[in-house]
Amino acid sequence: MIFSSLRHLFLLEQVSASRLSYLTHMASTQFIGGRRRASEYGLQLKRTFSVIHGSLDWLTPEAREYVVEKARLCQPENIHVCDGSEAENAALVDQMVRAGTLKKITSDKFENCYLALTDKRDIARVERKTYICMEKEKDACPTVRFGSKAFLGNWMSVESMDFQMNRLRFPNSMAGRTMYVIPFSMGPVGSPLAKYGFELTDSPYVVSSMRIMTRMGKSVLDYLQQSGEKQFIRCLHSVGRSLGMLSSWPCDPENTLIAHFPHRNEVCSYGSGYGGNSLLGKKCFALRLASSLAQREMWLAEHMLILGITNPEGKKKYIAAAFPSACGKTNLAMLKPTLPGWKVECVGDDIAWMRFDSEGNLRGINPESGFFGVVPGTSMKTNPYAMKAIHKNTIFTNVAMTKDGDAYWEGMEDEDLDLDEVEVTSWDHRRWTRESEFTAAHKNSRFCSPAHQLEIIDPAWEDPKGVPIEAILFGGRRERVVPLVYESNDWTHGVFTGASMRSLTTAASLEGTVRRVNHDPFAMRPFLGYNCGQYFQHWLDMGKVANAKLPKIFYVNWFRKEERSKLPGGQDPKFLWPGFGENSRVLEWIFRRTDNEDVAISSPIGLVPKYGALNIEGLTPAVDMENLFAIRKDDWVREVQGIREFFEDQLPEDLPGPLWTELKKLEDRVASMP
Ligand code: GTP
Ligand code: SPV
Ligand code: MN
Repeated sequence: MIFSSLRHLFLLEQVSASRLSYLTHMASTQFIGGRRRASEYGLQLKRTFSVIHGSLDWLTPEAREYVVEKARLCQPENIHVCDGSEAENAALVDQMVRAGTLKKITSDKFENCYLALTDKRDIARVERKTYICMEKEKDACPTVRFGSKAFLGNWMSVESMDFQMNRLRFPNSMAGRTMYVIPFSMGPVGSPLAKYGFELTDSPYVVSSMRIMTRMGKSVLDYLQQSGEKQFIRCLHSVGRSLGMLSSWPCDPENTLIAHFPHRNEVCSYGSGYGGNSLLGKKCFALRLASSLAQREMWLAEHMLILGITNPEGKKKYIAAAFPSACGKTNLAMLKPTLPGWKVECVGDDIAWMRFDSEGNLRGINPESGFFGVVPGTSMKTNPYAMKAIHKNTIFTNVAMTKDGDAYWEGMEDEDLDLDEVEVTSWDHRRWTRESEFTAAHKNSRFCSPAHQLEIIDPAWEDPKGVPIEAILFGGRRERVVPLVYESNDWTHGVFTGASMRSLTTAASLEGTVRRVNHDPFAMRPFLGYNCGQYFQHWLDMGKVANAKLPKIFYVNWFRKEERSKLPGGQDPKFLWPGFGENSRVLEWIFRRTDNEDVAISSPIGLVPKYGALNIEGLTPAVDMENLFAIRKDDWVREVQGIREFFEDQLPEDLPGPLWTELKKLEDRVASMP
């Protein structure tokens, strides 16, 4: 019955054969997840949609066509075109508070701050369900050794993914909800480096978060209309058909799927409302799609912070740094130096787009306009500037709340908060005390705050031409083996150190719950938009750009620990290095090296500070420098073996020749260690 009437409806409308087939398919077959027939939803397919806010006239014809196409697919109740205004956001926040999606943080320490608590299954990025869809598998992922499991990205054919998305997931996925049309810009609107996108979503939380993380709304629409710019990235997002779950956080974890189509400038994300899965300007666009674009256009889209650092004489340099998720980018980007007279200012904390200008300077911009940062561990001691910034106009996700309407998280070190007095409810709605065996805030709980609120935001952070980068840092969480800092011998060796990065897993991805040291080249393993071997080649090629002033490349590790075997039984090893503000000491050495000061000495793995060259004056308690900088032969024999195994297993055909050569050179240097 419903089948024939639908058919009638759409034949009248003269839709294309393919669209008809998915619609009839939808009406006649079962949905995944729900296992219900369309008729059970009381489904009424709409051909027209009322626009309840804004206007489709604001859009260029291309954008309008995209919206209409996806509205027909997702069947929202109505459409809201976002203008980005204060009033619009206030109304959305109000609506989310009524729906229970947001709670206001009422304590007077926080101003205009809210807390979202998610479904327990929707708490981080899901790497296993994130795909790159290109014509050939080889375009997206390296060929692995026969029988091995691919580790450097997931590929699915464009046709298969279109089927998954357009037939199984998105049809009717927005029924009963509003489809928000979010026009956004990555980079300052009108900047030659900026790129534009539309995200269509059924999540008001995504709208409010995108308003913080990107330049969003009418200013973008006006620019697109005036400039005649036709290109935009198509980003479709739905939290999915949520059946019998938390009504305040609908999602469809079993069927979550995130797909990137680099050659169609398109992202489709179904089933998750969280972070990088749903704020599609961030990882999906500014890293995965952009890295692929960057390869074709000879620039770099990287998982990097950018900071400006000024020495006591007033000389300023910019540094970019790539660490894997939850390994210290935000903290380094906002560092408060303990070294007297030094100043750090923040350009960005997560993503850098960089290209060589005509003078050969590597120019970088932060395409975002907000910080989506890890909350636990953030305190006045570790990151005072962030701590101040996140007390206003911030959306928190998955931290704990006290009975008095205060936010709480592990490591906040708020002396005014007496935990024996106040009642704390954990992020997952349990009564929490200091004796609890679970954490109050989820380990991957986040703040989402506007960048301009940061008091040390760099004066040039929105400079359309970007800031000149003089040093690039790689790093990760390594409890053993890797010293506090070393410098690569040259660009090719630097690319090799990036390619051989390894780090302890963290809670930033769902797969991070198993604790182990993972390979994570350039901190980009989860964010690559094309074949990792070609990505390495692209980095090597960047080193050959005519007249390029190549930044020096360094490797840092704030996370080395005491050797367990040397501790009295049962004692937990502690970090050897105090980190945070004290990392300014390492930055000072790097700063001096970019001026080619004679403060480094060669070692088998690269250049390390000369004895006494790292400024540890006034550092209390004293640091065990010997162990912090130890480069031990047996450790490095194993380390190099691990790198070789990884390359041979994951990139046997795709690793560029010069990196095989670098590996061999490192093997030889390590072998000849006494
Ligand atoms: P993503 O936003 O996931 O990309 O993370 P990130 O790389 O920005 O990491 P972030 O700066 O948020 O730090 C993650 C965790 O590492 C936090 O709990 C920090 O407190 C901790 N951390 C950061 N820097 C240091 C450091 O220098 N030493 C130590 N011991 N911990 C640090
Ligand atoms: C990361 O995991 O690197 C993040 C958080 O910055 S998310 O946006 O969720 O990817
Ligand atoms: Mn990140």
